[in-house]
Parts: sequence; structure tokens; C-alpha cells
Amino acid sequence: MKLHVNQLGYYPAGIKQAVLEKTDDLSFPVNIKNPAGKTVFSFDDISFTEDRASGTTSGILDFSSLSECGKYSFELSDGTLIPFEISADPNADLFFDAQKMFYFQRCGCELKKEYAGIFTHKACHTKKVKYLYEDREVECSGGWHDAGDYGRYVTAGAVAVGHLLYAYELVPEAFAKSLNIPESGNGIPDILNEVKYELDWFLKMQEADGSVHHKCTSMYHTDFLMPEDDPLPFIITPISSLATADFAATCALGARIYRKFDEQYAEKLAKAAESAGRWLLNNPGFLFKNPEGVYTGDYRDISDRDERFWAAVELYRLNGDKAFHDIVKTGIEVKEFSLTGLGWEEVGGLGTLGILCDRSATFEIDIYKAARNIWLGAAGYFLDIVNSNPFSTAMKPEEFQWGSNLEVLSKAILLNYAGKLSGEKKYIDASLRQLDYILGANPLDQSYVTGYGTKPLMNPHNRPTFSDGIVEPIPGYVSGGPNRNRADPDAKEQIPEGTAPMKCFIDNWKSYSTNEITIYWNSPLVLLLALLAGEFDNTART
Ligand code: 9MR
Ligand code: ZN
Repeated sequence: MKLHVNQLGYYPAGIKQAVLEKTDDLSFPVNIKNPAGKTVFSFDDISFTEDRASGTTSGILDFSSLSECGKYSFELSDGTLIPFEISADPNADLFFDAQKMFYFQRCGCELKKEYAGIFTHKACHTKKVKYLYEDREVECSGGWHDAGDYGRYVTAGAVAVGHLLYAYELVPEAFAKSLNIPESGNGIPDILNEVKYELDWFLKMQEADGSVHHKCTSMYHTDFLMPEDDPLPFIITPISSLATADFAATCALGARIYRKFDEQYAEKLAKAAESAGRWLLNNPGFLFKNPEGVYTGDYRDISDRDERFWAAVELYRLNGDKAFHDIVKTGIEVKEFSLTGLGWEEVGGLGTLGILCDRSATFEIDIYKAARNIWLGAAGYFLDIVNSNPFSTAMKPEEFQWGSNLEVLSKAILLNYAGKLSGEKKYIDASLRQLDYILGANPLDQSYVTGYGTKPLMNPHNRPTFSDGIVEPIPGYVSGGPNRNRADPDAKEQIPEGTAPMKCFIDNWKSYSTNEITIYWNSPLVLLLALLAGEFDNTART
């Protein structure tokens, strides 16, 4: 018998569901025992749906009416017990570690014991870096390693920064706790201290004319070594309008948010954002593809319209320049690109979020309303998908591709914020179901986060985790998740052809196409958990 639960815990006031597979040995009743061992719920004969994404026939057990905190368990008819918990703040520790992840991704500085615990390492990648095709070099240390590799990519980093800064802007009170990082205690919330580490590196990637280089990586991915042992030199690739626009968006966003804490730094960011903005107005698209001989990730994109839209939203919020207002207005009205995408490729949703969360009502009401309709329209569409499948993901089977967990988390954010916009609980519930999936309520019973859940992720494709000589991985890292294309040799070999999309995953350190980690797979979890902290702040504390 197979029953899948959120392995971390349910909020007292939130929706509570588990997924039961219709297996040959299934028999009813399925019971829930309370902390005292008393049966408080009994399910017989629920309805089942055939589900293509998971390759199962499954049904939902809803126990939302249970609201008392404590340790419960499902009891199957063969006596198997599956524990779960209801707690006031089930994700508090996860929220901390999901943020601390960014400290562990820092490049160019020593990770000291007092902050890193057992996961220390020496400073890495501190040498000057040569520009590809040019005879000049620059000091370019800092920023976060993108992923399991040691590259630093502006577009990917900007999306992570975007998630984190919007999380802070939307729910600042969720970020009161110290992250125990070197800057802690300086009067600035640690999430902003951490993001500054990346923004400082962004600034090194900008040219005097405002344009921004796409990435700083080695020519190809290095071996599975600690970062300080990486012998490969880094290069800086040419500029791209994608990087320049994402840079403009995040520096403008940063300028506004840091102003309260550090006027001088805010000014520096504002100047950088504005010069990137001017460059964008005066230049056509320079998209990106890997130059010959460069084999690290390219974060290639077929259009920069959504990046320019996001930049325009934040630049207009920063300085009220009409040119940017017009780009936003056209973007919202013409709808030539996704206005709800929240990942590295489609960033339009970050722009839309920038309009919606603006408490100073910078944009006129028509633009706000159009943005709201677009957001709620997408949420309604995803809600239908959520309600059509027993695992309640907002995903079509074909969407389980490389980094599918980013899709799941993006949709969770979209749904949750739709709940905030509309006051309708069904959206919040749907967002919680996405989190359930990430935390183990999936057909593999896999918690996709290291250190969390009864079956936590153990072997992410992450160079330090592999080479630090420590068995357990650093906690709080989100895996890319199932990828139906099985796009690496180990996934191809170990996942049989025809496997259902949701099951195309192996917790194997070699499987970069299913089990890598990235900064922009952690950042949406931080944003989602911040939104949820805002939501459940005052409910049913025990
Ligand atoms: O996250 C990216 C995913 O959406 C793409 O399908 C994949 C292949 O192009 O690349 C992923 O990004 C990787 C990047 O190129 C390099 N660092 C590791 C990233 C995660 O696997
Ligand atoms: Zn490094």
C-alpha cells in the first residue's frame, strides 16, 4: 500500500491532504491516529483518478479539519504506520536553512567554522579574470556559485536575487531572525546582507557604458573538487541584453530596498541600474549563446522582451522615467510574452509582481488592474490543473523537465499570491499542495530538500557536498527534481524508458539533469515560505 504525506508537517489552519495509491493490496479503512493513539479519522472507499504525470491511480485523503498540533500517523489496514505532524510553524527551520544556502554558495571568501559549522572551506576563485577575446583582466571575486558547478551567471543570479528581494519586500517581518553570517548584527536584515554579496559581484560585471557581461565561469565544468582546489581559470564572456536587463531590474529593486539601511549603497545601485537602463533603451537585443570552446551553462534565451519588461518595471519604480513606463504599459497590454513566468528564462512574472506589490501605487490603476487580471487568470488556470490530479501539482505531465521543482515552486508562489490578491483561500490551499509535493507527498516519497523529511535528499549533484568528506549534505538545498527527458547518462541508465514523468528522478550525485541544486531553485522556496509565514502568522498557535 502506498500513501504519500508532507513529511515535514501541516499548518493547523491549512489544507491537509495525503495521496493514496490504488495498489493491488489496498484495503480500507485507512485511519488516522492522534498523538494519544486514538483513531480520529477513518476513510473508506475514496474516489480514485488515473494520473498520467505519476503513472498511478490515486485518490486524496483530506483531513483538513484536524487542527490540533501534534504527532499523528496514518494507519494502513496491514498495520503500517506513516507519521505526520501538525505544527504551528512546520517550516521554520527549513526557512532558515533555505536562506542559509546562499551563504554556502558564496564564492571568493573563506567559509569559517563560526558560520559554516562543519561545512567550512577556504576562499575560492580569487584570481583576476580575463575577458574572453580581449587582452584585459579584472578583479571579479564574490557572488554565489550558481549551482553544483562553480560558474557565476548574471541572469540566473538575478532571478534568485529577485525572488529574495520580493520576499523581503512582501513580508519583511519574516526576515527578523539572524542567519549567522559574517555581517549579522550590522543593523541590516541578513537576507539583505546575503543578497548584497551577490549584488556586489554583479557590479563588477558591468561595463562603463552600462552593459553587463553574461557570465564568469571556466571554459568547461571542473572536476568534482572543493572550490578552492579548482585549477581552471575563469573567463568573462561578452555582454548580453539579457544580463543587462536582469541586472537593471535587480539593482533598481535593490536601490529602493537598501535605501532605508544604507543610503550610499542604494545610490551606487541606482546609478548602476540607470546606466544599464540607458544602455537598454539605446541598444537592440544581444542574446546569448556559448562562444566557441565554452561549455558551461549558457542560459540561452530566445527573447529579451520579458527581461526588458522587468527592468522597466523596477526602473520606473525607482526614478519615474516615462520611457520605462511606456515599455511596461505596452508589455502589459500587448502580452507578447509570459507575464507570469518566475524562472530564469521567463522573468515577466517578476515584473508583474513588481507592479502588484508596489505599496506606493506608482503605476496607474489601469496598469495595476491589468496586472492583477493577468495574475489571477493564470492562477485560475493552474487551479484547474491542481484540481484535476491527485498529487495536486499545478503541472502538466510534459512540464516535468529539467528543474521541474522550479516550475512547481513558481506556480506555488503564483497561486499563493493570487490568494493574497483575491482573499480566496482556495489559492492558498493550492499553493500548500505544491509544498506538500516538494516535501515528500509525491510518488517517490522523496523530500526534494536535503536535511528535511523522513526521506530527505541525500546525494545532490553539488561539488562541495561530494568532495567535503562529510556524509550528510548541507541542509536546506532544493533539488531540480524529476526530468522526463532523463538528460544525463545515469538518469538514462537507471530510469527505465517510459517511466512516468513524476518518477523520472534519482537521488544520485551524478545525475545533473534530475538532482543538481541551484540558487534559483532555493530562492523560490524562500519566497514561498515567506508568503506562507505571512499567511499563517496569527493562526492557531499552541
Ligand atoms: O536550470 C537550467 C535548466 O532549465 C536547463 O534545461 C539546463 C540545460 O540547459 O540548464 C540548467 O541550468 C544549469 C546551468 O546551465 C549551469 N549550472 C547548473 C544549472 C542547473 O543544472
Ligand atoms: Zn568560488
